[in-house]
Amino acid sequence: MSLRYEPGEIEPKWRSKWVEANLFRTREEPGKPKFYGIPYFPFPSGAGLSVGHLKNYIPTDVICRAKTMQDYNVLHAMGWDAFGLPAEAEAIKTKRHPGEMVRSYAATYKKQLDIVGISYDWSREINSSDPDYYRWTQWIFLLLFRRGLAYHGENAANWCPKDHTVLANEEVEGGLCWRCGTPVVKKMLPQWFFKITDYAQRLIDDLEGLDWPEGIKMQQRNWIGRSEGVRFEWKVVDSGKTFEAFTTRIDTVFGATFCVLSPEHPLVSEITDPAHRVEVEAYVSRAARLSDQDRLATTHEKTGVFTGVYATNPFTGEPVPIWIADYVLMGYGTGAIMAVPAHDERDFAFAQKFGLPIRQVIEPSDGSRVELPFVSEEGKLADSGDFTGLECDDAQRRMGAWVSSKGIGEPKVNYRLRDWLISRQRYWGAPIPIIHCEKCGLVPVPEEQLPVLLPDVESYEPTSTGESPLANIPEFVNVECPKCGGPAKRETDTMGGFACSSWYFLRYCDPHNDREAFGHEKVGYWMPVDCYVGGAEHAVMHLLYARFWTKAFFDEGLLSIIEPFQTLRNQGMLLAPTPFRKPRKGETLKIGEPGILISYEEAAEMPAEDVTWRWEKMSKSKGNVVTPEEAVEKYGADALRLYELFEAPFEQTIQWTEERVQGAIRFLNRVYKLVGDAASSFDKDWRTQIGDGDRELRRHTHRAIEKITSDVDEFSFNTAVAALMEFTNALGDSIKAGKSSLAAISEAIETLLLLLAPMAPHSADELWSHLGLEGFTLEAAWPKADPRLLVADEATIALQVDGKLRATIVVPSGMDRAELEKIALAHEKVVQFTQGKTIRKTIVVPGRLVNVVTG
Ligand code: ANZ
Ligand code: ZN
Repeated sequence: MSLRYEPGEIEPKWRSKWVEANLFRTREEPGKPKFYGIPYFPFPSGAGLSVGHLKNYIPTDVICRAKTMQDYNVLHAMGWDAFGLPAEAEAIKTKRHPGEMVRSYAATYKKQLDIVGISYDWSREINSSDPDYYRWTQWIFLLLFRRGLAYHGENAANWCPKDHTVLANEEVEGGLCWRCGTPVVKKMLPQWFFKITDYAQRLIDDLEGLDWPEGIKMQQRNWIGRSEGVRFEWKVVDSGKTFEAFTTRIDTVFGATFCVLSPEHPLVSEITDPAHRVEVEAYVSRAARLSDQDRLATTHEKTGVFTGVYATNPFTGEPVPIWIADYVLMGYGTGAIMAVPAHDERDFAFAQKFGLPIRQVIEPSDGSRVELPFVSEEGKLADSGDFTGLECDDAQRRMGAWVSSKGIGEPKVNYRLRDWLISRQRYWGAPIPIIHCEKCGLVPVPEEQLPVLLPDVESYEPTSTGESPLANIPEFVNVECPKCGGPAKRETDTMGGFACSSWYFLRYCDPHNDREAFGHEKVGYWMPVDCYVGGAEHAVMHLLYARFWTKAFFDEGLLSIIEPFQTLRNQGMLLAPTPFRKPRKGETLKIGEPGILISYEEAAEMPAEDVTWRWEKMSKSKGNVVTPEEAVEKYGADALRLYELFEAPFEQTIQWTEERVQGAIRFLNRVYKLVGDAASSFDKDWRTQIGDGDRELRRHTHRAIEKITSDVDEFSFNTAVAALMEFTNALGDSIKAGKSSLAAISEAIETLLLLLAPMAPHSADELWSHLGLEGFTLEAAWPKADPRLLVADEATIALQVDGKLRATIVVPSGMDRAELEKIALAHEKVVQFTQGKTIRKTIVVPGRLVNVVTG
């Protein structure tokens, strides 16, 4: 009987058998190694999943299924990053309650992931907006508070005037809100921060041992931005006031011809000369409207104002003018710099624009003349008093020491990393469990009162006052102080969504624990995540925060590991063809758009020459989405899985192409036909029948095992599928040629199904049962490659002593003379028969014999 891949029939059948058998439950059997593999924690959006999203879910599933078969205890779970701005914005737009909305979206995701056959243990599903979960997010907040890692401070926050909310630095992209694209402004607000800066150095150091893409590690290092320099004091002339400047180039201090304070520097209002006050104040309020990113951009036109006062250079005793300029940021270093236009690009541009002096104090070591600004540190000092002639690095050390000895400063390591702004003046987040008491200050909500439940509200739209909508609910706000019993007020800010996603991977290990966030033993067993899979866009936010929390938990003694994600892999995007037409009269194009986006239906009705097709990332906004439902209906889940695995290396972008999915279907049909045709002669007991013959087919079988096992481990799924295809062809050829035994063919067929199982699990189980084999492939043992069967073609070599055959050996064919001679002389029979004799010569005939001649 000829079998065919009929996904509509077999796939739903197997999926319900899997559910019935609770096949994907997490096993925690003692004595076995563990494997923890998960994709990033997704926010379930209303658009649902596309086949593009499956580019990480399918490969993660393949590796987890393979590890299960390799007899690991496997943890593979899924949950929903439900709290936060995206959910709230969508809820406001669609006029739904965010909680109910997220639950219905999550249900859709779950259905979509199920029909593709992803093997999640749904009993560990997490929803970060469940009180059972955020109770522990709040508990962690209090833990950090107790450790001095959560603090309340006034801050010039990034404020999005459209979303009415404060944004983290990471949520500001090119000066615009990451959600809505509105230019971000500055607003002073009391805010909660997590003190990630305390961990800056450890976050750099511990990257070392991680198996992560080098580019992501680099982005983290740059984001943390370690620099070594000196902090030292400048006296403001005739005022008794001082400020500290941070510089990485103390060696250029003799070339400092002015100083610059950030417009937000507290000294600005204190020292500004009355004659300059109006101008300075106007400048300060203009600067507040720009984002840090804009202010730092090298292309940003230099602007600034003179304060009318001077500061004394401690090295030269010379007074230099103090300016205010927006290219100096308050949030970095000390918010004040010494400006050295001869050796710094921005200072140079500024000096040129405002006619300030430029004084060269560094020159190339060979004394040659250079154009200014000369920013290199390869050089020596000129016109620098006692330090003249020193090499830059030497001068940096000595000048740092000089500053220390005078008691006016010290060498200082600075990090660009800022503390993590966690509070949001928004409804949809975990309430911050703090009570403000006039008498006692900031009082933690007692642990037994957690969770602080998010109350139901009429309107959860943000207020324009900058306060959370929770501030309008007196029953929520007014409480008794847990310390003194007096009247007090609850904190009304909620935590940003990044708090929830910084520890969910710990909760998966112990999802139903109602006494602790996670049990010590459970996380001790499962952590770290062995394989973490998601896009490269999370290089700094989520991946840095989760690392920070893990370290804080380690310090608290809750974890015995210091890094959460041992291996990280970033999948490539999936693009789909997208039609655009030329703009008509009165229509304008958005920047970067090749035309006006149209639907496939419109495109079909237009003359071909009026339509431009482009490959765009598959997304709802581009109208080019293929849903998992559509693809499974049309091609089948196994074909879809194989297609996504095979199309290109995992990290690469792929282009959705129907013809290529058809290729996956053709391959599956080859497997079905082959197995169907061989089923009647399949021998379940092939192990007892297998002999020394059949080396050729068995070599194909065992090479396929070896190659696919290591390819899956290395995330090389495309070559794994290719190897499976080659193996299928070789098996077909071997059956046709009729040279292999039934035992070897049976071994090959069984192996083929086991190797196919992680990638096309429905088909593997269908064919497995067709052969009369028991159970599910997921519960069968992964095949092991026999190293003796892996070697290339072999030759049998006769070993002679004085022309008499003493032994035969099997070696890889093509072994050279020297190697053959060495093996022959060491062979026990040869040693035995040459004992006590002198070996005169050795005759080697490669591929045939070695004759040892004695005399
Ligand atoms: C004098 C100098 C001379 C500098 C020179 C550079 C070159 P990184 O490596 O990024 O740490 N700087 C310090 N604080 C600043 C702030 N708040 N806003 C803008 N710029 C600031 O860079 C440190 C250098 O950036 C410091 O060294 C300072 O300029 C500037 F030939 O001081 B330098
Ligand atoms: Zn109190």
